[in-house]
Amino acid sequence: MRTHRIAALGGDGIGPEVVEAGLEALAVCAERDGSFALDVERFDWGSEYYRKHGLMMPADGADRLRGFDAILFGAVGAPGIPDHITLWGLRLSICQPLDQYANVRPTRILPGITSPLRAVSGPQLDWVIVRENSEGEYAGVGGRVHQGMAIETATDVSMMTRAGVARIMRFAFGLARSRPRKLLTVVTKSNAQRHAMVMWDEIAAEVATEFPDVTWDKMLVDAMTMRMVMRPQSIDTIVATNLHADILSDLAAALAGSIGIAPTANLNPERTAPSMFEPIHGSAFDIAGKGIANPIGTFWTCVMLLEHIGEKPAAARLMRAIERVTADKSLHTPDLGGRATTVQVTAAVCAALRAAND
Ligand code: GGG
Repeated sequence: MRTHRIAALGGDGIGPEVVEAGLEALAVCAERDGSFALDVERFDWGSEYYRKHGLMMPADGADRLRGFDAILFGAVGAPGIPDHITLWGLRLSICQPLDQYANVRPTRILPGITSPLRAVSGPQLDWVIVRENSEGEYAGVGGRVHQGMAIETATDVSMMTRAGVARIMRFAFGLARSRPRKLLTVVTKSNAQRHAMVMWDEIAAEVATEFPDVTWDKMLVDAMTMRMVMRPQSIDTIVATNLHADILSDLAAALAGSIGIAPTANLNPERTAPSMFEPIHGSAFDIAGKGIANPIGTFWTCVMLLEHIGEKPAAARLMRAIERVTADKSLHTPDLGGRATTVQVTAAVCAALRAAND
């Protein structure tokens, strides 16, 4: 029996609710498969921890996670604590030291879910967004001086390195190559940002020569938002900077029906440290504790986690169970226009897994 060590960090708001739902589904996946087990350790890091200790996680938090095979993360962000403290103190303090530089965000319209785009159905919207996850606008370079004075000054510098851009381009071209359409769009803003984004474009063109079988094009980020709405069929794999992809993937999730169903993987592709898996949505304090958070984003995230740890049949079985459940509109949570609860959707996915004969 193989045993995988999983670190579970619920974080803030609805994070703990959806992570517990995900762990329940993962346990059923392991039980149903019969050839692997999951050894789960929970961590109470997040905003409540910050209120007690003045830090979102212990100073050696990222190092404590190194021994795990994967990390399941919920959400971060809480009323009353500035967002840059919570984001930098937890999510980025894990992703950056563990070198999870490739953030992968699949988007498709699941059965039973209606896109807000007129006349767009399942096969016409099937994308993967690759978000550069280690530098760019999130490099943390900048500063603030003379606070409170008329000469107060603040900068946030988007820092790109040749090594950082080349590795994300190679990852994105490789991912595009693995998909049937072998089609990549490189998102840029090199008309206005005339240094780092120009290097980004140049490195994309250089890396493209290593992937002659991948068709690629380049698109300004503003035009890309229009293309996602007007010509979704023309897109397959997308690579974009940390900030651009963060924004585009919220749009993508909304076009696929709800941010509540969107998953993401923060990958360390070389596996020098564990990767981290989380739903795209944030802590959603407006619905925290009400029992109505959509756990589908976390279940799909668990599919990505299972694939990453090598449990491909279990991952495929969980994805089929998710699709069976989304197809039934009576099991839609309020974000999808339904009235189902987190517990009901979780029970339905677990039941579909137990009933699966494949
Ligand atoms: N589960 C995703 C999450 O908690 N996101 C919080 C957030 O504020 N993210 C902003 C970002 O990653 O750029």
